[in-house]
Amino acid sequence: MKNISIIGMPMDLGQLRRGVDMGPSAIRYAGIENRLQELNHQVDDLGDIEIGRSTEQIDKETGLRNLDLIAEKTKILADQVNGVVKKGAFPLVLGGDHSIAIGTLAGLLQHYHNLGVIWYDAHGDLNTAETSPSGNIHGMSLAVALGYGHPLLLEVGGVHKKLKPENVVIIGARSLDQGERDLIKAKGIKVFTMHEIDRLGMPRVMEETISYLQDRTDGVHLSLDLDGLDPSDAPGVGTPVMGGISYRESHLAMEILAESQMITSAEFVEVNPILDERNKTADAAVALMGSLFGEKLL
Ligand code: EXY
Ligand code: MN
Ligand code: MN
Ligand code: MN
Repeated sequence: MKNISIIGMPMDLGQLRRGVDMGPSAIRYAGIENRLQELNHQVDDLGDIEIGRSTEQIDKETGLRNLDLIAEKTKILADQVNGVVKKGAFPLVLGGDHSIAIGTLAGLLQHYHNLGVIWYDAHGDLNTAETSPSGNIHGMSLAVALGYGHPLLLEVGGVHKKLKPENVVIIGARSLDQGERDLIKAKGIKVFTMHEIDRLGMPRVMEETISYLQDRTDGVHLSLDLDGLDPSDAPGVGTPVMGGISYRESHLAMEILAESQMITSAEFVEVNPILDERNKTADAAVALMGSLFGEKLL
């Protein structure tokens, strides 16, 4: 039994497609609370962090979109995640676009000395203002956690240790910009691209991920971007990329993680109900959370 605290982060400021702010509602509507309660977990829904409305701002110097607001709102998320970990509960954050991870990880890094991160995503989210083709901060959140990025984003959550590159595993990558490839190589970040998933199969990818992170970390965060899945299984995302991880493979990946009992926090991001087909992507997210939290058929 776990004490799970759900935090909704309806923020769509890290990219250009509106609608991802409705992600937390869609995931709640798909029945997340019941699903977890039926697994005998204690669930406390803390509601949504207030984001409000604003017109887009582009930072003159760097081209970053909505920099000030993202820094302000992710700081609130970092404080909430911090509070949840402090009381010994499991933070489950519902996005929102992937820029929210700046806040989630800043909150977690205040507790864990050797936080591990599984970044389940079609993308690396390892850009900085210098390497980004878009200025969209959702493509930068993992870089920020590692200590690369705009000072305003690096400051979120106050002074804390940054994520260690050797504690990160990216799973599902199939769209990386040149600067992201350079950073992966320079820092030796472990990546299972779609090539490795096809070649090794998901069971081996997850076993290698678990044994890689097990000894070096004191907690492991799962940051699951629904665009890691193939768009046929998760159409409701703003930046779909063909040739992704199937729903079945993802389901199995979550079950293997549940067996490992290694995951200490999680976030599910980029669910965009406006782009979705009958809440299919939110349903997939909830099913994957079910598996992650121990659901079994028999
Ligand atoms: N690499 C591209 C960029 O930085 O603009 C696309 C990033 C998409 C990020 C999505 C959420 O994972
Ligand atoms: Mn992402
Ligand atoms: Mn992505
Ligand atoms: Mn299964």
